[in-house]
Amino acid sequence: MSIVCLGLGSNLGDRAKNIQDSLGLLNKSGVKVLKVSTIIETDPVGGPPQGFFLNAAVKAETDLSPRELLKVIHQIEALLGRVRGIKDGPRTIDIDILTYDDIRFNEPDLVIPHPRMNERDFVMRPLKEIF
Ligand code: PH2
Ligand code: MG
Ligand code: MG
Repeated sequence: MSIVCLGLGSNLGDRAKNIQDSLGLLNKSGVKVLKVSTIIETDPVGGPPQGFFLNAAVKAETDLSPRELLKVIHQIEALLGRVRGIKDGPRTIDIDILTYDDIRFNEPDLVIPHPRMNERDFVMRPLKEIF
Protein backbone atom coordinates (compact mmCIF):
# COMPACT_ATOMS: atom_id res chain seq x y z
CA MET A 1 0.00 0.00 0.00
CA SER A 2 1.29 3.44 -0.87
CA ILE A 3 0.15 6.79 0.48
CA VAL A 4 -0.48 9.50 -2.09
CA CYS A 5 -1.52 13.15 -1.89
CA LEU A 6 -3.57 14.54 -4.76
CA GLY A 7 -4.51 18.10 -5.65
CA LEU A 8 -7.98 18.71 -7.12
CA GLY A 9 -9.15 21.81 -8.95
CA SER A 10 -12.30 22.79 -10.84
CA ASN A 11 -13.52 26.02 -12.41
CA LEU A 12 -16.11 24.82 -14.93
CA GLY A 13 -19.65 23.50 -14.43
CA ASP A 14 -20.82 22.47 -10.96
CA ARG A 15 -17.41 22.82 -9.32
CA ALA A 16 -18.30 21.30 -5.94
CA LYS A 17 -20.04 18.33 -7.59
CA ASN A 18 -17.04 17.76 -9.85
CA ILE A 19 -14.82 17.49 -6.77
CA GLN A 20 -17.28 15.23 -4.91
CA ASP A 21 -17.74 13.00 -7.99
CA SER A 22 -13.95 12.70 -8.31
CA LEU A 23 -13.70 11.41 -4.74
CA GLY A 24 -16.35 8.77 -5.44
CA LEU A 25 -14.65 7.71 -8.67
CA LEU A 26 -11.23 7.52 -7.00
CA ASN A 27 -12.68 5.26 -4.29
CA LYS A 28 -14.18 2.99 -6.97
CA SER A 29 -10.89 2.84 -8.88
CA GLY A 30 -8.53 1.47 -6.24
CA VAL A 31 -7.64 4.80 -4.63
CA LYS A 32 -9.08 4.78 -1.10
CA VAL A 33 -9.62 8.35 0.08
CA LEU A 34 -8.46 8.73 3.69
CA LYS A 35 -8.62 12.49 4.25
CA VAL A 36 -10.11 15.43 2.38
CA SER A 37 -9.06 19.02 3.06
CA THR A 38 -11.36 22.00 3.22
CA ILE A 39 -12.53 23.01 -0.24
CA ILE A 40 -11.32 26.58 -0.88
CA GLU A 41 -12.21 29.11 -3.57
CA THR A 42 -9.12 30.54 -5.25
CA ASP A 43 -8.18 33.11 -7.88
CA PRO A 44 -7.01 31.54 -11.13
CA VAL A 45 -3.22 31.49 -11.42
CA GLY A 46 -1.81 31.68 -14.97
CA GLY A 47 -3.64 30.76 -18.15
CA PRO A 48 -6.25 32.90 -19.91
CA PRO A 49 -8.81 35.04 -18.05
CA GLN A 50 -11.10 32.48 -16.39
CA GLY A 51 -13.41 31.87 -13.46
CA PHE A 52 -12.55 31.20 -9.82
CA PHE A 53 -11.45 27.69 -8.88
CA LEU A 54 -12.48 25.38 -6.11
CA ASN A 55 -9.39 23.57 -4.87
CA ALA A 56 -8.88 20.73 -2.41
CA ALA A 57 -6.28 18.16 -1.46
CA VAL A 58 -6.77 14.50 -0.70
CA LYS A 59 -4.72 11.86 1.09
CA ALA A 60 -5.36 8.34 -0.16
CA GLU A 61 -3.95 4.83 -0.12
CA THR A 62 -3.48 2.73 -3.22
CA ASP A 63 -1.77 -0.33 -4.66
CA LEU A 64 -1.60 1.34 -8.07
CA SER A 65 1.84 2.30 -9.35
CA PRO A 66 2.43 5.97 -10.19
CA ARG A 67 1.77 5.24 -13.87
CA GLU A 68 -1.38 3.21 -13.16
CA LEU A 69 -2.57 6.02 -10.88
CA LEU A 70 -2.01 8.60 -13.63
CA LYS A 71 -4.03 6.42 -16.02
CA VAL A 72 -6.94 6.19 -13.55
CA ILE A 73 -6.78 9.97 -13.02
CA HIS A 74 -6.94 10.62 -16.76
CA GLN A 75 -9.96 8.29 -17.04
CA ILE A 76 -11.75 10.12 -14.21
CA GLU A 77 -10.94 13.53 -15.73
CA ALA A 78 -12.34 12.35 -19.08
CA LEU A 79 -15.50 10.92 -17.44
CA LEU A 80 -16.10 14.28 -15.76
CA GLY A 81 -15.93 16.08 -19.08
CA ARG A 82 -12.37 17.38 -19.08
CA VAL A 83 -11.42 18.60 -22.53
CA ARG A 84 -7.73 19.35 -22.93
CA GLY A 85 -7.23 22.64 -24.74
CA ILE A 86 -5.38 25.78 -23.75
CA LYS A 87 -2.58 25.26 -21.22
CA ASP A 88 -3.77 26.15 -17.70
CA GLY A 89 -7.22 26.95 -19.15
CA PRO A 90 -10.62 26.31 -17.56
CA ARG A 91 -11.41 22.70 -16.63
CA THR A 92 -14.24 20.67 -15.10
CA ILE A 93 -11.67 18.78 -13.05
CA ASP A 94 -7.91 18.56 -12.73
CA ILE A 95 -6.40 15.90 -10.49
CA ASP A 96 -2.66 16.17 -9.92
CA ILE A 97 -0.40 13.70 -8.15
CA LEU A 98 1.43 15.83 -5.57
CA THR A 99 3.32 13.14 -3.64
CA TYR A 100 3.58 9.34 -3.77
CA ASP A 101 5.14 7.94 -0.58
CA ASP A 102 8.55 9.61 -0.59
CA ILE A 103 9.45 8.57 -4.11
CA ARG A 104 10.93 10.74 -6.83
CA PHE A 105 9.61 9.96 -10.29
CA ASN A 106 10.87 11.80 -13.32
CA GLU A 107 9.48 11.12 -16.77
CA PRO A 108 8.45 13.67 -19.41
CA ASP A 109 4.71 13.38 -18.69
CA LEU A 110 4.85 12.61 -14.95
CA VAL A 111 7.06 14.24 -12.34
CA ILE A 112 6.58 13.43 -8.63
CA PRO A 113 6.63 15.36 -6.34
CA HIS A 114 4.64 17.82 -8.47
CA PRO A 115 7.27 20.30 -9.68
CA ARG A 116 5.23 23.48 -9.09
CA MET A 117 3.38 22.57 -5.89
CA ASN A 118 5.59 24.58 -3.51
CA GLU A 119 4.99 27.86 -5.28
CA ARG A 120 1.20 27.38 -5.52
CA ASP A 121 -0.81 28.60 -2.57
CA PHE A 122 -3.95 26.91 -3.94
CA VAL A 123 -2.09 23.58 -3.61
CA MET A 124 -0.13 24.11 -0.39
CA ARG A 125 -2.93 25.57 1.77
CA PRO A 126 -5.20 22.49 1.47
CA LEU A 127 -2.22 20.10 1.38
CA LYS A 128 -0.96 21.32 4.77
CA GLU A 129 -4.29 20.30 6.34
CA ILE A 130 -4.03 16.66 5.31
CA PHE A 131 -0.32 15.85 4.86
N1 PH2 B 1 -4.61 24.99 -11.86
C1 PH2 B 1 -3.81 25.31 -12.85
C2 PH2 B 1 -3.52 26.69 -13.21
N2 PH2 B 1 -4.09 27.65 -12.34
N3 PH2 B 1 -5.33 28.26 -10.46
C3 PH2 B 1 -6.07 27.91 -9.39
N4 PH2 B 1 -6.53 28.84 -8.57
N5 PH2 B 1 -6.37 26.61 -9.12
C4 PH2 B 1 -5.92 25.60 -9.91
O1 PH2 B 1 -6.21 24.41 -9.63
C5 PH2 B 1 -5.13 25.94 -11.04
C6 PH2 B 1 -4.86 27.30 -11.29
C7 PH2 B 1 -3.16 24.27 -13.67
O2 PH2 B 1 -3.44 23.03 -13.30
MG1 MG C 1 -2.89 21.16 -12.22
MG1 MG D 1 -3.17 18.04 -14.11
